[in-house]
Amino acid sequence: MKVDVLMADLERRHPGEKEYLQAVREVLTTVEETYNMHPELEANKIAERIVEPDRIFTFKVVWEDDNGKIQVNTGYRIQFNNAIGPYKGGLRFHSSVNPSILKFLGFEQIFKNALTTLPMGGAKGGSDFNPRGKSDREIMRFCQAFMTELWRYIGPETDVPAGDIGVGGREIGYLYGMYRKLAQENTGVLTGKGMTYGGSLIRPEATGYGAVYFLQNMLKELNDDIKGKTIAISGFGNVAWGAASKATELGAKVVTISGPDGYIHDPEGLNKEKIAYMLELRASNNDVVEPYAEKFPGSTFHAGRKPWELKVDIAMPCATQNELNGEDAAMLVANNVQIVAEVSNMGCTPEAIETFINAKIPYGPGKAVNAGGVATSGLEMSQNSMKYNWTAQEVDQRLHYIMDSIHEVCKAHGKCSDGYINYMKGANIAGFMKVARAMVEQGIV
Ligand code: 2IT
Repeated sequence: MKVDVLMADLERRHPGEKEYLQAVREVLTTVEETYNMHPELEANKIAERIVEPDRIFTFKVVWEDDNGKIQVNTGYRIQFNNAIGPYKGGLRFHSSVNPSILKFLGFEQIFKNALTTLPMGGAKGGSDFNPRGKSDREIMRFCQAFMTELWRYIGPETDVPAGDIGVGGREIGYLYGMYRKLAQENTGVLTGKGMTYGGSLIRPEATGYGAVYFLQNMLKELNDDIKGKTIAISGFGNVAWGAASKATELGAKVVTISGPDGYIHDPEGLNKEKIAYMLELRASNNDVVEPYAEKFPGSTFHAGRKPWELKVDIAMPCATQNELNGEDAAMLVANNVQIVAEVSNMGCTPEAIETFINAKIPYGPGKAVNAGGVATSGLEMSQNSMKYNWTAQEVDQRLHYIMDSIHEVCKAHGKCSDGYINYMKGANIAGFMKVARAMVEQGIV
């Protein structure tokens, strides 16, 4: 494989899709050396086959808003690769959604899912629908209209969607209700379901909890501990909430959250009440964090700024792609950040990652750090297949074990001669090689 030749070809076929091309370039560059040591991969054109989605469904979503106006959105499902298991990955409802964003997410999902140890292929979907300011009934009508199209392409053994940005428990409920009506079956066709109709305990917490379990492993490598660490978290959604809950419970001090409007600095650190308030902020559907500063004296709101300018021990981006750039990384390094655990998908730009790696600061990539979310979706599927529910403690234990084993393979494939662990390299090689091996063994299909 020659990365530049392959990238030029991909760019010709997918012009201007910058997030997608960014994700592919990172993976291919980091696996190139290992790939070229295995001639059967080149003979089977694995790289060329793995970077192209199996298929993409695009559909129109028509719905009526509360004022009786007709609204039109675009819906997508990208089935990327199912060599190791049914397509699996979330749905994102956000105004920025386009084919490039969903292709990058679907591509990343292949390797993330491979790392979880569970049999799941990679997919992603969503819509450019913007949930901000929408009423509950508008959300319901949109979800129903979306599922009226999507249901033909999914199934418990073929493709199992879940949530992502803009799609939480409420949306999954409305989507599931419509699927059940159309397909006339009660199956585990979506994950992140409510507890009354087949959901799994710990699924809402899983992405954030898993990220903190991974972080604990990273700290252990430095002979250190999470207790007393200051952590900057970005975002204020489900992932930030889970990470803040577990980190706080373990004695760390989470000093920031953020939204599209700016960030909150709370030097005292979050506590149970403040973490619960994050859910209220989210439920308000306004996409702002500023009200936090009014509610909790001692905290300050910094309009239009990002938390990476503060001096903290650990940075955990939990918002969205490319939210932490080269300049942000340089500030964190100058302030002696100890660890960066990326929880958002592709949260750091290539320049930021380079800055961390050059400074020998352990950087955990999203596809490893945030894999606890989809791993627990996999555990939800297991429970649905068995028609049985595990206790919260059982699910949490399995999640913990999975995060430990992801850390282990990242370390095995990412350890450098000087002892520094390049987690990005480790995660990409481990995830890629598993899927590549499955593809080779299954022939040219
Ligand atoms: O990015 C992700 O891994 C998710 N949004 C969760 C996917 C899933 O199927 O649970």
